[in-house]
Amino acid sequence: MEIKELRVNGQRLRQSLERMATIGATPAGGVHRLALSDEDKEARDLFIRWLKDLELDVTIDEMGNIFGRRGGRNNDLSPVMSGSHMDSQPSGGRFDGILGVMGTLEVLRTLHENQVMTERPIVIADWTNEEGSRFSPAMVGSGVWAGALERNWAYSRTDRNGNRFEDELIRIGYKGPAPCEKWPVHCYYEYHIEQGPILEREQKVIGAPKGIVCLHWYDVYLEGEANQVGPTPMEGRHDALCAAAEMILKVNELPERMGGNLVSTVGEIQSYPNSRNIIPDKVHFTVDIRSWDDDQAMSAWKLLREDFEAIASRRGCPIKMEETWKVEHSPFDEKLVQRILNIADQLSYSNLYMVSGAGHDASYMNQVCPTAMIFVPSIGGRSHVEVENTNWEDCEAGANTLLHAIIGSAQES
Ligand code: HGY
Ligand code: MN
Ligand code: MN
Repeated sequence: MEIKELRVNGQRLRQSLERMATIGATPAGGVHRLALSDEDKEARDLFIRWLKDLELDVTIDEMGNIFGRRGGRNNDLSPVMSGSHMDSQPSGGRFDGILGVMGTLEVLRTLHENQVMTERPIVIADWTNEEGSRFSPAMVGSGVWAGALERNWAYSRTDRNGNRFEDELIRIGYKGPAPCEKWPVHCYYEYHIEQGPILEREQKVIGAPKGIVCLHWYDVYLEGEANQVGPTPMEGRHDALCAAAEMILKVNELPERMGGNLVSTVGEIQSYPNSRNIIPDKVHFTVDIRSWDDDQAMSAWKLLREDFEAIASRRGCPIKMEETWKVEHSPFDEKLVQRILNIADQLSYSNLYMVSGAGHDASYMNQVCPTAMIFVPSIGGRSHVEVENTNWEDCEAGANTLLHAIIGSAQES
């Protein structure tokens, strides 16, 4: 068959996605497959079996990143890489991350069964802990591989129960032998659901983001004074949760104050002792700020810091603020982005040039090699929720676009 006639097997892609969705399946139709959990291990084990079915060379590195390598005619050339992540949010969806791994696997299955030999080798990747929900920050596996995050710092991160990243990696048997450090990659593609409303609203099937916004994560800790809620007068309280409440509204008001396309969110909060008849005396909450303009995000945080300090002092609640993680905005390789749009046109898929508001491993890969992404619509624009959904035809369209993007790059000498 002519290479340009090649298409993926949409039914097989669907079966792989549905099989993976059974791992950590939640009653409401989502997945609970936290990084380095037993469910993550189960998905990894199954993924490696599938890689071996294709006779790929499988490598696991010391951050648990999994690579499957398919040889090319000239194995001295650097490979084309494509992949994403298999970990999910606590009550996540059946497509976030896993679609990019299964989509790349479907591409390799299609090349295998059609005996297509490419000039360059091709590598599929599953990156550890992309979500950053159990172990913050996000994109840790690709961040260490790209040299942006330090391995032992990543190893020391703990989840809410005090479990260390490295210990959990060892526990599930995925602290691999290979060093987690970058090697030459010709280019990187990541296939992913959009996780927003644009493609559906514009009625387009394929999105090609020009890049990913910057992501800045902060952790805020407040100290108050616990006491019995009954006898303690309102006057003179040091209620850490009330201080946090004022601060959280400041985060929510920030985009309007700053203008531009900044978003800012408090997604996580813990209040102690979390008993209805004790005034809270310890609160931790997170701040997530994103913008295409890194400087605007930095100025936003500066404004917030000033507000937080004023509120903390007025309420007599000492504050500690940590700048936990930053990844710059990532403008992708324009040639690759245009290649994706052209392939979508050739395959008669409507398409849109856009921006990614969600973070992806592609942010770090973009620091190592020419990188681009392929998006397909999220129904209702929903993601990181159990109702996350994408039409199977769109999943197939995205995989076909990925197939021809990978082939195009893998034929380059
Ligand atoms: O935060 C993000 O956008 C991604 O899910 N890690
Ligand atoms: Mn994702
Ligand atoms: Mn996600």
